[in-house]
Parts: sequence; structure tokens; C-alpha cells
Amino acid sequence: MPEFRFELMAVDGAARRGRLHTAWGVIDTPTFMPVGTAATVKAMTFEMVRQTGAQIVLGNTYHLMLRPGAERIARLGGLRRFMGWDGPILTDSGGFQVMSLAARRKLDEKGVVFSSHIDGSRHELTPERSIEIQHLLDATITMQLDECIRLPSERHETERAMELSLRWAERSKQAFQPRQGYGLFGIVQGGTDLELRARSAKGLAAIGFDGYAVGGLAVGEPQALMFETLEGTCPHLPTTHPRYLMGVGKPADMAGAVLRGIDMFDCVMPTRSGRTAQAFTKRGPLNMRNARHADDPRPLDPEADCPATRDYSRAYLHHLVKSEEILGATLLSWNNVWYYQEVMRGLRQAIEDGRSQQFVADMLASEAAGDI
Ligand code: PRF
Repeated sequence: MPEFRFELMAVDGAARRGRLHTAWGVIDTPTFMPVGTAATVKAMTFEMVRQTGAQIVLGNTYHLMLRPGAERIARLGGLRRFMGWDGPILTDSGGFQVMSLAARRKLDEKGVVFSSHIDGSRHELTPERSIEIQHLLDATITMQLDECIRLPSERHETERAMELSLRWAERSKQAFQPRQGYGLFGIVQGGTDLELRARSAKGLAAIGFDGYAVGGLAVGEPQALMFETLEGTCPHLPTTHPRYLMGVGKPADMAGAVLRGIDMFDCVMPTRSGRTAQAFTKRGPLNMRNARHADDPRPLDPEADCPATRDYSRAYLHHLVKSEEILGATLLSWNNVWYYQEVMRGLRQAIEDGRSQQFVADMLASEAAGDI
């Protein structure tokens, strides 16, 4: 069984090209992790997900503990076996989803008590229970339980949540059972306050994790503020470990974050927007519902090595969307996840070649140029 280990292969400015070795496979970074909230990357089979070049997918403690239940998934051989994905998985800890989805919730030092958004049943999530659930799911990468606050917030509220997350980080580390090839990530909080971010990052590094996530961003703040916060956070994180920006984002957000030292991303955007008729392309996003596609025989990109992108006409994709055919969601999600992986492939090569700034500038110009 391989060790859990981050190999830094090249650096270009603050951007990093690495390789994360895990029990269930290697992950080339910068990487994008498609979101498989309820044990499915929505509308896609794992053959499609694999075809895009994805090397790791994400699952959610919150959703899976409620349905079908963590103990059931454990009896069925863990989440990888249950859903039929043969690579590594990362599971989020549940706190963020409780705060955005649960019906009633009460948070204190111990953890968070909430009512399910599915049937109203009461549940408790503590740092220890979150880790236990992620063990039952057999997550390759386990996330600590944290508290993500809204932005903007008062400084004392931001500080309270950051300190609580740090104490929960310590408890998560205690509860985590180390196994060869498996890792536990801490999560930096602290809003957009750089002093709080620095304290959070240093506190986590002192506890010692296998990787470090930056949480509490992409919650509605302008992109420039997110980038500033990353510039004030990444330098306080160990260079020897992977850095994961949670819930980000658009291609331009990810590219900018890579230039500031981030290695890993996840976002529902490619799959969610695939279900609402949006196609990401190197010429920017297209709304396939638009009538201008109705007679267009061209594929989204004839040079792409993804079937969804290369083998179906825009006219056909438009027709599927207009007729609310389920295949429309599948093909657009497939195209979008492939495009996200294409951005990551481009970034990795550019970092190796020492031209990451130029690559990002060209990518932004191409996306802004629009469709021809
Ligand atoms: N914490 C956790 N999961 C998250 C976030 C966070 O702050 C975010 C914020 N963008 C997305 N997902 N645990």
C-alpha cells in the first residue's frame, strides 16, 4: 500500500505542480475533484467521469449519513465499492452542508445538532462523529469538522468561528485513525481577516495535517477579495503539503488560485450548470437553450478528446435541452467536467514549462473573446 505523500515536482512563482500519492491512486495537481454529493456525480457514470481525466471525486458526509446511512455503506464495502469508483475519494465533513441545508440547527462547543432536510429527523455531528462517518465511508481523504461563517461578518464572530474550528481540528486529529495511504486535512478559517487567517494556518500546521484546506471563501465575496485572502493565507501553510480551496469555482477563479499557491479544487458548477443548459468551452460558457444553436451543426469543440464535446452537434444539444431530455444533462455535465480537467491539464503543463502567468492570461482572453 503506497504511503500518503505529496511530491512537489515544479514551482513557477507561487504556482505548484505536484503529485499526491494515496492508497487508491495518484492525483496530479493542480487537480479538480468532481462533486459526487450523494454517491453520484450527478447525471454521469463513473466511466464518463474517469474519461474526463478526473483522478479523485468528492463525497459528502452530511448527505450520506442521512441517506443511505454511513453504517450501511460500510457494510456494503465503503463508498468506493458502493458507487463503483475505483480511485481515491475525499469526503467533506458535513458542517458546511448542515449550515446551508439542514432545517434547524444548533451549534455549540460540542458540535452541531440539526434536523434533516429530507425527513426532519434529528442528528448530531461532532468532530469525532464526522471522522467516524468518514472512516465508515472509507474516505481516502478525510476533512475535519469546521464552522464556515457568512461574509461579511463581525471580526469577533469570525474569530470565534476560527478558534472553534481550530479546537475541532485538534479533536478531529485525535479521532482520526491513521492508515497507510489515507490522509486527514485541516481547514483554515478566518473570513477575509488576514491576521485571523495567519493564526488559523499556523495553528493547523502546529497540530500537523496531511493537507490543508482553505475554507470560508467563495461565499459571495468578490473575486479580488478571495485572491487577496489567498495571498495572505498560503504563505503560512507548509510548502510540503497539498492545499485545497473548498467549493471553488469558475475556471478563472481556479486559475487565479493556482497562481497563488492552491493545488486542489471542488465545485458543483460544471455538473450543476450542465443540468441548467450551460456548456463550458474554451471560448467561454454557452447557454444551449439559446435559439441561435438550433441550426448549428458544429460540435462544442471538434478537437476535443471528449465524446460529449466532439461528437454531438450544438443543434442536437439545443434540442435535448429544449425537450428536457435527460441526455442533455448528461452530455453537458460530461462536457463541463472534461473542460474543467482540460483547464487543469493546461495549468499543470504551464507550471512545468514556467509559463503559468501567460497560460492564465491566454485562457482568460480566450474565454472572454466569446464564441465565433
Ligand atoms: N468548509 C467545509 N466545506 C466547504 C467549505 C468550508 O468552508 C466551503 C466554502 N467555500 C465549501 N465547502 N467543510
